Amino acid sequence: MTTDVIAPANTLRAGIIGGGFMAAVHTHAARAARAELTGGASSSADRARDAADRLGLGAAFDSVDALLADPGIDVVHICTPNSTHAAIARAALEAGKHVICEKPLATTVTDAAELTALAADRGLVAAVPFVYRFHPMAREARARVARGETGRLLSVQGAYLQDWLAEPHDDDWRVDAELGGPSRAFADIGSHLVDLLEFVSGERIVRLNASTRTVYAARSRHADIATEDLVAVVVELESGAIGTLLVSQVAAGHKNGLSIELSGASGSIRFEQERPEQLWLGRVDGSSVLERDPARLAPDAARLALVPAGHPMGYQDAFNAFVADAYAAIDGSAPDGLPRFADGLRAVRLTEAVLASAASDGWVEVAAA
Ligand code: SOE
Repeated sequence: MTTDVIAPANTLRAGIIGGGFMAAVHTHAARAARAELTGGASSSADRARDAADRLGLGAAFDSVDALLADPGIDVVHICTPNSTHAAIARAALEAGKHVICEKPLATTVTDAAELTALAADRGLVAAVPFVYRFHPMAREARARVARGETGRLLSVQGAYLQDWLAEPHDDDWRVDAELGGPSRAFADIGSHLVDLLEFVSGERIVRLNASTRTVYAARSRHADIATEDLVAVVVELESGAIGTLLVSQVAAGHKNGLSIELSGASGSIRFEQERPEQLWLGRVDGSSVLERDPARLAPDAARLALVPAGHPMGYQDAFNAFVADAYAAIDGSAPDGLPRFADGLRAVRLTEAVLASAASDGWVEVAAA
């Protein structure tokens, strides 16, 4: 059994911006990576106090600016509504902080590219939580594809299906383009799907053809909703492989159904986020299910396997491993597979391509970077 998930040698001092579900997930992960949780900020001083109490943060700052001005904070976690990410991330980098910014990194390619360049220019670690990369079995799939086990890639299929917005009364700030940005389902969860697909396949999507639907234009607190509930995409990858992706937040019965399947000339491989301890290995002469067993995994996968076979790992473990690697990068090591702002930019670029394709009803080429 391997237990050496990289953790920083030095105690980092973290600031948490935002106070919702994702702020709680980030806080658990920061605590697991032995950070000092220096304080939090939110959209108001009252909300910051509430979040600091709930999450057990050291202090509540009256504003984001006050948190960023504190020289005692090394790394800032941005867990606020999408449309605020770019401005907060820019200010944090300008204040000399390392940044972990929720996806989508920004709501435009221009902003995401500027942030990526700014982080590089300042020499700061800037990461985006594409955390599904941190499931040991997702890494195992990547290692198997890279060593040629599935052969020449022929086709891919992927889905990210949720149902928490399946009914017309379901509502959330994400449906509002002012807060969430012009894309909703794709920016929120399609971004994870394309990141994982490109990460595991080692190939980029070079062009795509997408169709979007807004099923409910009115919900309990919003009218005239323009953001999409679901997206279907046909993709072509660098090698010429083709595939389909389905992204929906109105798929009854699916809670967090992220799946990817790659079919090559010598075999298929399938990973499902809701069964993260397994990989399906498809073969013409007999398929099988591989269960996570650290002793049998590729080194990159075994590194993330915290507990022996039969002891299930899950979402928070993947998140913890992501934060541990981001902190290790701040400490000077360079963990393989850390999703950085360049990867956040990539997902924003694909999101823009999806919207452009849906608007023009045709194929759109996707730039490489
Ligand atoms: C809601 O759709 C959400 O919390 C996303 O914002 C996360 O990125 C995803 O991991 C789970 O679902």
